[in-house]
Amino acid sequence: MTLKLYYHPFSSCCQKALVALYENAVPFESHILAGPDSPAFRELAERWSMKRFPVLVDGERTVIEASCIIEYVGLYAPGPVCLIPGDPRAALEVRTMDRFFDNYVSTPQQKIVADSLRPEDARDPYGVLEARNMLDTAYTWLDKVMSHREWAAGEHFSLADCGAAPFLFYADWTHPIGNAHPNVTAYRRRLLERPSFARAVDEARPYRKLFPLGAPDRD
Ligand SMILES: N[C@@H](CCC(=O)N[C@@H](CS)C(=O)NCC(=O)O)C(=O)O
Repeated sequence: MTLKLYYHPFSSCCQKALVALYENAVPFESHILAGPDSPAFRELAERWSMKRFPVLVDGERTVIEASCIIEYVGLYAPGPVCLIPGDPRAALEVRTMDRFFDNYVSTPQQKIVADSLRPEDARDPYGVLEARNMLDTAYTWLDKVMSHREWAAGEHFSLADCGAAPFLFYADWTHPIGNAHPNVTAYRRRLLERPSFARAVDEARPYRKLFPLGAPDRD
């Protein structure tokens, strides 16, 4: 099968899917979304009217949502690294942590960035404050969880780490994790050392000027 991935290398949700593909060296055709007028973007819009990415295409099948893309690839192009455990109880923990990173790290991080792109008179300072508070609460909760775990759901790298990697990467740029959360900082460092994520970070380096809040001079 030829899998086609519509994505942008600098997007956190896309990096989540890329990490999973790189973990198992799954071959795929790259369709990089180089702006709304690019052919790849027009194809994406025909496939998925929300025009959000990443999107995976396998023949006639369109797969949306990074988590579902990772589940799909695990089913139809499995490799040696099992990102969702076969044991349903272990899988539940993986999916719980995956939801945590999507809802309580990525969502508030994106809210802060999106607000900075709005016209001055349409900004939402109260919403941004709520998002920053949510990130603080998420860091504190995660710091306790990671005090006795190597990876998000325990001993094994999983779906949850695929999202945690880019989401914590950009969350720290947006609202620093800081010294109060050493276990989160150490986990973020482990994620940066994971070859699959290191590759995604390297491929995104040329786009750092796109970060609306100004990219720091570090990973
Ligand atoms: N829940 C979706 C989120 C998709 C999403 O919002 N992707 C962002 C990039 S991280 C996007 O498409 N942004 C473009 C836009 O908002 O127009 C997923 O996990 O795939």
